[in-house]
Amino acid sequence: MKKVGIVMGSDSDLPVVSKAADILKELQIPFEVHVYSAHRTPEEARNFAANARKDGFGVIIAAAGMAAHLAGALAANTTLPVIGIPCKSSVLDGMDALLSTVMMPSGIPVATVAIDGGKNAALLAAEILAVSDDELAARLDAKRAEEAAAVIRKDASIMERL
Ligand code: RP5
Repeated sequence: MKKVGIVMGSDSDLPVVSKAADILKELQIPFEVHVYSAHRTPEEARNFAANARKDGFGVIIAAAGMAAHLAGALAANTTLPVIGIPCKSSVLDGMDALLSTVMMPSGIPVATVAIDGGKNAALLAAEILAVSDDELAARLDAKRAEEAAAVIRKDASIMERL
């Protein structure tokens, strides 16, 4: 199976990235995690993206806050799908990172999830890999069914709490 590459702009983004890593582990998807910054270590970020396809990656997740150019900078150097997670790490509560990540110019796409949306980033990466992996697709279906069952259990018990 292709790997997921998770890149974060700073180790201070780890709480958000951990949510993505947990989901990938649960779905038995191999992944690597790196700290590469579009601004502080632009060469390392560029090299990772430029070599990602030959290094066995199928999808890249990029988590960054503030003027969050990481996802776009990685996407500029690969045609692998790049999923951006805008992180809430400044006085602007993630709106800065959201706009910096989502408002990509035509021709260089970044699939942007919600602010601090680590879980959905991992699920989207899994869905991309599952296009050509029926066993992974079955694990995703099972996870979706489990989560629906949990909501149904909450519906059944909500009146008892009021
Ligand atoms: C961004 O700046 C990082 O992705 C992080 O969200 C934010 C703050 O980084 P640190 O100053 O905590 O390293 O580049």
